[in-house]
Amino acid sequence: MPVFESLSSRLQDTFDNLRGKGRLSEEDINVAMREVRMALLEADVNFKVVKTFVAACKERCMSAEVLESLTPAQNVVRVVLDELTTLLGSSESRLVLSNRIPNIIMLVGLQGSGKTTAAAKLAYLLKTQGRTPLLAACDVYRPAAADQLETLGGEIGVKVYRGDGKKPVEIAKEAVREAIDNLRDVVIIDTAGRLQIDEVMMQEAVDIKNAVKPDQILMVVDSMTGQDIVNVVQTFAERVDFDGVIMTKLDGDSRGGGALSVRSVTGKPIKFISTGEKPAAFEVFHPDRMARRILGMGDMVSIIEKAQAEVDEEQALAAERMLNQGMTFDDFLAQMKSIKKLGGVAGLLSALPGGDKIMKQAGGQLDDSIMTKTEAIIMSMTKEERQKPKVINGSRRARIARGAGVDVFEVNNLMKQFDQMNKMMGKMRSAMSDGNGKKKGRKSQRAAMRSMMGGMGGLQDMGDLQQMMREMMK
Ligand SMILES: Nc1nc2c(ncn2[C@@H]2O[C@H](COP(=O)(O)OP(=O)(O)O)[C@@H](O)[C@H]2O)c(=O)[nH]1
Ligand SMILES: [Mg+2]
Repeated sequence: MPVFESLSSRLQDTFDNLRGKGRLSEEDINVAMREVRMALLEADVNFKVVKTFVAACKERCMSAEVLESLTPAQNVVRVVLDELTTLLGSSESRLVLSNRIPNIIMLVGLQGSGKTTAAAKLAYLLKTQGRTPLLAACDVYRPAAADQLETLGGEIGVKVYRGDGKKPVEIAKEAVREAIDNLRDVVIIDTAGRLQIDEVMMQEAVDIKNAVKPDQILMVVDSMTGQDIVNVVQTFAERVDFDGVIMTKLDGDSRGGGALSVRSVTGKPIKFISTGEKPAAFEVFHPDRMARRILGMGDMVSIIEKAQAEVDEEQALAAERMLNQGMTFDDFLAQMKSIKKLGGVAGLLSALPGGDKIMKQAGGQLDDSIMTKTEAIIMSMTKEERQKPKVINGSRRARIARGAGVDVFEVNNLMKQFDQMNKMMGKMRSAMSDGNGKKKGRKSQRAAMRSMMGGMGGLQDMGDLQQMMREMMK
């Protein structure tokens, strides 16, 4: 999914202009940097942050190394990518759990920022990593708050401790005791927020902190808030202090100002991002990948990781069989289901370099209705046809089209697409075996896959994949 859409497309336009130029003069750089500055200010990034950022980019871009290189525009993009990564935090900052059992993680933040949702998501993530979390419902002010947490806990199979009628500090302490008694190794404390900074709220957070001494305090920040959030975050940093940030609602049409300012203004790392309402829509934050996404360079690494996490043993076997014996329409159907799991065509496409742009050119029409149609076509094939697509001749195509309620040309398109995918499989197969036709080890297979799909800067390798995506959009 695209992030910080208008910022992202403005920056990409700026770089497209530069690329069209070949040699760059100092004036070209000046113009480009002015555009970068405007784009950031319009995204509501804090002006001091913008000033430092642009100055750093400019200084590096004006160097002979960039200006006199053979590919100056590319080097300018690289400089901006670098600086953007630094702005977002340079290296990823993982959540480090201590040896203490239970580990205590406390979430703080304004009301509506997404604390309760994030508490459940974090619990879910830790659970998938083999932990046994307990959620503590310490928001006692909104009557429905504990219910909300309990519902979320129910969905992900994580127990919620609620001490109805008790004070937040008591609930937090009792939850920790409960965790010790029941051998749960992490307690996640969901606290109350207010709409604005408020002394009573701050004091309560401090009291909970003093009572249970959390190993980590994470501040939940709504990315839809612009740079105003900087004041809120600073106040929290002074009064409660915290270790890192969970940035929420990146799936919305956030402009990016808050997200891009927070690290630089507070020095606190962003640890997680939340990208939707489902429990799994929660990721460890990687500054470099986010910077690539903002600059429209795609984020294949995340998609591959996600795919690896989603692929179960059975699918892995199916993939291997497909690689060796070619794909059937049943496989194709299964593939489409996995694509859906990975966020649909739009999600995948946006992970490709330039993907967001292609999507825009398609007029945002990239919903999964194509997949529904494709599914209908495959469903009206016979079992034999699905397994041995070669038997599908003209008259069979006409019958399939009637059955699916589509035109024959749509069936033809699908057949063509299917053919292309099979060809791609062939390429993958050769990329994954050494010269003697012997299969490479798992690690090098993965590396081959990565280089085939990513190649990152080197787009040639991705041509086929992009072509296929374009075909799918027709
Ligand atoms: N789209 C989207 N909605 C979210 C996200 N995180 C939270 N929400 C929604 O934002 C609203 C407030 O979230 P909640 O967790 O109750 O916030 P709290 O008041 O800080 O506990 C709820 O409607 C959530 O479903 C997110 O990452 N994406
Ligand atoms: Mg809440």
